[in-house]
Amino acid sequence: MLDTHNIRSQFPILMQEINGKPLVYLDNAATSQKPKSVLEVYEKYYTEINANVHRGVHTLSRLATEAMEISRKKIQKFINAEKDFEIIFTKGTTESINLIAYAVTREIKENDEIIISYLEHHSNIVPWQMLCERTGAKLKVIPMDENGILQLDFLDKNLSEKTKIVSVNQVSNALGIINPIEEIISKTRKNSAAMIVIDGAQSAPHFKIDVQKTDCDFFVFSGHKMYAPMGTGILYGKEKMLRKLNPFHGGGEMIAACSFEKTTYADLPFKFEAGTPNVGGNIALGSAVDFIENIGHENIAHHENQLLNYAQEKLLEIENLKIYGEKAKKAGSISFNLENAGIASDVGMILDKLGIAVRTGHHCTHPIMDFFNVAGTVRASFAIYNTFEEIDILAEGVKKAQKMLR
Ligand code: 7TS
Repeated sequence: MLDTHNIRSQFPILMQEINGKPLVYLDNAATSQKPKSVLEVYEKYYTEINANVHRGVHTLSRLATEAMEISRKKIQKFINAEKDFEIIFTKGTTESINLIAYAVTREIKENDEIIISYLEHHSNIVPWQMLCERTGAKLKVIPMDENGILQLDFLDKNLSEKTKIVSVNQVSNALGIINPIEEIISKTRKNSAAMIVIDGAQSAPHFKIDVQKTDCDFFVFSGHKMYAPMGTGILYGKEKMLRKLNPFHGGGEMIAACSFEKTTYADLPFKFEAGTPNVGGNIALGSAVDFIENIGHENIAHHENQLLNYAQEKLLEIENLKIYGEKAKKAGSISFNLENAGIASDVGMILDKLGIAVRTGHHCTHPIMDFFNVAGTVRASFAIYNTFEEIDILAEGVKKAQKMLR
């Protein structure tokens, strides 16, 4: 059994009251809270070794560089990448996807095709639309059914030599649905030579990632959703892909030699890391990886699955409550609406008065909201420190909101 009490005690922010009630933080899909160990590493960086990296021979610069490179190796191990230089520090999933979409521009021609799914966050839609505008390529979308399950026969009909990129998330942020990326990847490999991008923003915090086993070309995620500071994120790319692509940003750190006539680029990973990085955040991301690994992926997945199943059971006891993607296999989040009482934001405001933090609205997934013909949903999302008692408080809060709004 997981000692949730001990885990919670490592998160100072959870100890407070909001509106006179103990905080019940269920907005982890937006960002997770940070444990003391991560906060201490962050503070220690700024109080003891703050310096720019890879630049100076002075001691602090060397210490900061070493600490950031140790963190890169931890992240390499965390997702089982083959080489440490396949790990690029970014400021989050959004930047990672934009980086890829920009870097592939030269590879994409008019009438080439890019496939995404219906269940994507805007940050896995808009950068590809922008790429299509730049190149004349076409965007295609894997459809879903009423349960939010992707219809993969679409791939059988649409994958071809024209398909240059397939980019899908492993877990949907809006509905929590786990997508069948293994099947998507195997169909893609069989029927095209497309580059495969996996958006792991909502999977990396919840279960073990193995990019070699998954056999994706790129895997992207955000540090701040997995107990690390904001402004941290990762782009993993297979060496041969990263070598093939052009850099995204130009500037310091990413050059081998620069003259007015010609610039040559630095080797990996620095070719993609122009400018001063978020050194303290990147080091603290390594500490967040330690935090997760000390608890253990299996323990995390087990606890969070139990919470999610319990939440689904408790919420479904409430009349006229609809869970989106009820029948699908989910991780991390559950999304719902009261069909006869107010709109999602009304429910969210009442829950806030009760100290319960959930996200309401479109979750940066307009197409999903349009599909279900709603303006938004209420989303409760879980982390390792959440408890069954908190789910009871959520269910009672939703009942109270229903009474008040009916
Ligand atoms: N992809 C997915 C699946 C996401 O859930 C998010 C953020 C992003 C990409 C973008 O990540 P960022 O760190 O660059 O912002 N999702 C959410 C959310 O569900 N609520 O707030 C942010």
